[in-house]
Amino acid sequence: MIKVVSFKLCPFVQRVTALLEAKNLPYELVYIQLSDKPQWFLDISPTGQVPVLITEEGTALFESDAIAEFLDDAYPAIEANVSATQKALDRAWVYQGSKHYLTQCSTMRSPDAKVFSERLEKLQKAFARAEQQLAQGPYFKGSQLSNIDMAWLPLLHRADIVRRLTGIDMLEGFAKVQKWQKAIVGLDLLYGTISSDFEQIFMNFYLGQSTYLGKVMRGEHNEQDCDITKNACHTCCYKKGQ
Ligand SMILES: N[C@@H](CCC(=O)N[C@@H](CS)C(=O)NCC(=O)O)C(=O)O
Repeated sequence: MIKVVSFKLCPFVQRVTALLEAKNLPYELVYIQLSDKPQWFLDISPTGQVPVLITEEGTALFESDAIAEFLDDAYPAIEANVSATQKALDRAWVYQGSKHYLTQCSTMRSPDAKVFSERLEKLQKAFARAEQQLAQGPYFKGSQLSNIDMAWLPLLHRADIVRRLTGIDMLEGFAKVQKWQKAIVGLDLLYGTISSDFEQIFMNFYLGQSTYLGKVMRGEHNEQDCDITKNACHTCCYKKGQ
């Protein structure tokens, strides 16, 4: 059986598990701590990063893009009969999502409203591009789920958790992306892409004492303490519409 060496909060891992779920392939997850990487993992991972996918034949593959291509080459694609040209376009849109994973992580770890706002601006460039491209939905390319949806799933899922817990919507102003997000987080396969304690671990890491989002969630960010320009604050001033 396929094995995926994983870290619970990793969006690159979530993209791979999303692909496996969408393809209905059986696999086993092996979780490691990145702060204490086991030697067996270092022996098979040239970069020391997750995800690593161990094929049914026992080969360890690394880099999520390469793993995604392997899954399409070795197993039936999520979407049949995609032309070479369309595949290239799909890969380009996949990349527009995956290249923003780390931007989203750092946005969510921002220590204060000002840093959050600056980082969010970068992240929203990705959502603005998707907004331009999206049509009727419900998925990126229409009625058919594709690799693009699976690549954007980590971004859309995490934005959904943040909105639910803090009221801050990283997709604010992007109506089509918001609609797409609803379709993606409504997929049954979403639950297979994460561990059962994902939301708790997510909260501990991104909504803890030291982050702006954590302060917002606990109601510790308020107008008196807000020392940034009103149009950059995503909570007190912004909500008041000033
Ligand atoms: N380019 C890699 C990025 C993977 C990545 O950044 N993984 C992070 C966890 S989300 C990691 O393993 N970090 C540990 C490290 O860099 O030592 C991929 O697409 O697979």
